[in-house]
Amino acid sequence: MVEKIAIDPITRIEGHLAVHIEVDEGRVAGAFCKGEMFRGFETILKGRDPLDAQQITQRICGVCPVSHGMASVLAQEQAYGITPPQNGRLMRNLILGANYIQSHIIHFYHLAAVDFVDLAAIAQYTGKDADLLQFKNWVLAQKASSAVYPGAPFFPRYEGHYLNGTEANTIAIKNYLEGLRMRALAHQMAALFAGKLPHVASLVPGGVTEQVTAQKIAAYGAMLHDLRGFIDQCYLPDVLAVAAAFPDYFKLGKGCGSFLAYGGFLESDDGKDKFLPGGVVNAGKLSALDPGLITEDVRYSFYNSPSGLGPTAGRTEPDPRKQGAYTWLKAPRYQGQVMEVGPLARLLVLYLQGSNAEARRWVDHVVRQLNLKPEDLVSTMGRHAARAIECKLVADRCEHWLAQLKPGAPTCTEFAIPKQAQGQGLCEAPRGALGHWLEIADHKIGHYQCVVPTTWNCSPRDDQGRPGAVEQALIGTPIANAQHPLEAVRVVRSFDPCIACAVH
Ligand code: NFE
Ligand code: MG
Repeated sequence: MVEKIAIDPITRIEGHLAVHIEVDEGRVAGAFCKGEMFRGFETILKGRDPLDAQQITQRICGVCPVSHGMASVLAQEQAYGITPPQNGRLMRNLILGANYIQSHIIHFYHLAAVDFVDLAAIAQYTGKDADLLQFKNWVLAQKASSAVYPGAPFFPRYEGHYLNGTEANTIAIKNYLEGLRMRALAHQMAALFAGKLPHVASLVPGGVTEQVTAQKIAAYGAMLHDLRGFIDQCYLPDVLAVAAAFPDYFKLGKGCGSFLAYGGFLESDDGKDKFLPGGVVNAGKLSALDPGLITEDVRYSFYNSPSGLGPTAGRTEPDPRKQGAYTWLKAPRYQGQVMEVGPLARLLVLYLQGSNAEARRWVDHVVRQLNLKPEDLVSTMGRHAARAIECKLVADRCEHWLAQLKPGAPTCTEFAIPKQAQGQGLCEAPRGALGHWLEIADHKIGHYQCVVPTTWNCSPRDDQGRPGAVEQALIGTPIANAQHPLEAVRVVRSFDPCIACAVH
């Protein structure tokens, strides 16, 4: 008998996502990702000054605003025919790098690890660590004062097998607390060049308005030192400990098997060389990216705009009562194909491209240490491992970008807004490939479209009826207890969905 389960909302992700699954003989046979709100940023932007775009689009999200600002200024720079000077390019890498670090840390410790680590086990803690004792006392006080203990942020949660009672569980709880401090530190570090966080004030077409000083370089370096220590000594070991304890999750949630990255973190002022390269991976083979092959279908989305168009022609016309539609996300496709985006996609492109010895070393290390086959990384647990490896690679590279900054040298380039122009801004947000497409008409924004990482990953069925990447990853997942579909939420959260972004 087919049992229908609605997980609505999925908690501990960004924004509102409902996942409806159909379970047959203990396995997911059908899956539907439902983004349950409409935001309308693409419409809000029309008719405005193009310089509003990098500020307004940052409000799409509080977790990845830097990337939206970045995609917007890149689209404008193409339209204006300018590129930033070296200091501007490097400061952008340092701001985005800090944003990756905070995003990846919060995703692992505060959103996803809670599926594997038992935070409530702190009530039985008998050790002497001051942080953990304070946390234990807080939890016990909650328990004494509340009729609904245990409450948020640890519950509601599904019952099942957790790490509880192990040393790894206690260490992960300690680092859950430390991770909150580290996340704040990454924001402070970014703000040295960003002006403020989460919504960056200094990002403009042509560069960054903050100046480079020796004091800022020293302050960034000191904070980066602490963050790199946390990544090396806590984040990577904790991910490996969770991975070793839940090896089944290297077999589950494999998904569509095709990957796309635009590439990000410019290594040259002409923008040709990127620290994280772009590319497309199909059946384990890497090929070059052609952004002209990106389209968005809307057959199952609440829009009545034409289906199957690229973002320069695509429109956003909401139709909340559309028959047959089940989500506010469109369905982006590349050459008609379903694509996964995100840290795993980027790491696969980087690995297959072969130029980054450190990336290869880390992938090989994880595969060896956990006794895996390389293809096992395409999985629920592989996404967590890829995110942690990427966090290390980016944090280490920040040191290099910091050392190249030149105090007092220019950070911005002059420009004029043309009467008519077009621009495409492609970058890599923490959650994957992010693109903004801009058309300027009469010096104003005539047309604006965003195709966003979670729109790719949590997309619905396309016009051909092919399920999206997360929907495909869910299919085949065993569900031991229909009342507690823990396996399904573990698969979904490995993609680090952000529905606020996805529906934009
Ligand atoms: Ni709201 Fe975002 C990232 C973007 S994901 S978090 O990373 O763009 O869709
Ligand atoms: Mg869009």
